[in-house]
Amino acid sequence: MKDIVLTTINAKWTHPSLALRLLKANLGSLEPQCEIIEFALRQPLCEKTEPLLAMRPRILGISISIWNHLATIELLEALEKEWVHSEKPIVILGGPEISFLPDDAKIFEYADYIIRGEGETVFSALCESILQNENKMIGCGRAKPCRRHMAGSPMQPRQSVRPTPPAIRSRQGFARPHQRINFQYDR
Ligand code: B12
Repeated sequence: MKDIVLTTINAKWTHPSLALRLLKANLGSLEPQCEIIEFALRQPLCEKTEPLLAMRPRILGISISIWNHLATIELLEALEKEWVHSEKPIVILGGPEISFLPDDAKIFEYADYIIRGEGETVFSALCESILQNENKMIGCGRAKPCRRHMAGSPMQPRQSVRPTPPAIRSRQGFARPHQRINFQYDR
């Protein structure tokens, strides 16, 4: 069981998400505690909810794009019903669609945090802060930390983390999810 699960609903199986792989690769010491699970739009809802519920992460990060916006609302609605009976993870939303939605968008009702813009640094810092605080609460003798309370109650405005984009973006310091391979061609 991993603490952090990153997921998204891809338009097709042939379009896996680069964002999830970048976010995982940049988690630093938390990287081994993170797992990626991806779905495709045409899969039935239960094929998405069942594995996510079984994984029982403490943090669920979801990448939202225009093609999965409504399907993700449907997924989160179904998960919320099940989380009444089990411990609910902290839900963090990010992705190109999230970055430009107005603050009163319906999908934000299901989120504990939203991250607008590039996610590599902010997601890692947020996960670290969430897991450290939870550990502190467990250390203080609280058997079941109240996550909702920590992150704002369902009907209150959620927390929005908007990183300030650097004037010039440098890839230095970011981990890449893929290896650089130099091919040598024999002619
Ligand atoms: C490559 C690409 C494609 C490829 C492959 C797509 C794929 N699924 O892999 C192809 C050509 C198939 C394609 C198709 C389409 N695309 Co396209 N595509 C792109 C492009 C150029 C790069 C995407 C990418 O990989 N970016 C790199 C990743 C790492 O960036 P990212 O996803 O934004 O993730 C970062 C942040 O958003 C954030 N983040 C993302 N997820 C999460 C999750 C969490 C929890 C957190 C904290 C942060 C976070 O952190 C990440 C790292 O910084 C973008 C434009 C762009 N420059 O980004 C458009 C873009 C994603 N595409 C877009 C669109 C509209 C489409 C189509 C619907 C076009 C059409 N009408 O058919 C189709 C959709 C079909 C599909 N997806 O299969 C839009 C999406 C707009 C939106 N609001 O979601 C974009 C943004 C272009 C645009 N500006 O309009 N696309």
